[in-house]
Amino acid sequence: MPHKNNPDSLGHAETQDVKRIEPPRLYKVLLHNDDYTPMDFVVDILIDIFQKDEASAMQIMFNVHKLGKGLCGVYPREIAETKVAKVHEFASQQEFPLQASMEEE
Ligand code: TYC
Repeated sequence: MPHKNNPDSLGHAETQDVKRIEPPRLYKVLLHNDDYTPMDFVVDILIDIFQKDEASAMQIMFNVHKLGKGLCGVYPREIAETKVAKVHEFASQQEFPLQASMEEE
C-alpha cells in the first residue's frame, strides 16, 4: 500500500496531508527557600526525586538557600507536575514547608 504522503508505485504523490508533530513543551521545576526545612532533607529530595548525585544536590540546595530559589530540572509537563507533587507530599509528611513550582521554559 502506498503511504498517503509518499509517491505510489507509479511515482504519483497523493494530496499532502502532513501533520507536523510539535516538540513537547518543557517546564522548569524550581525549589524555593524557607527558614524551616532542614538542609539534609532538601538534599535527599534532590537525590530521590530529581536523580541528582550528592555533590550536585548540595550545590543546588546551597544555591536555593542563598538566592531564594533554584532550578532542579527541566521536564515535559506531566513529569514536572508529578515531581512538584512529590516534593509537596514528602515535605508535608514531615511537616516541612518546602515549596516547589514549575514554569514554562
Ligand atoms: N534555608 C533552609 C535552612 O537554613 C534550607 C533550605 C534550602 C530550605 C533549600 C529550602 O529549598 C530549600 N534550613
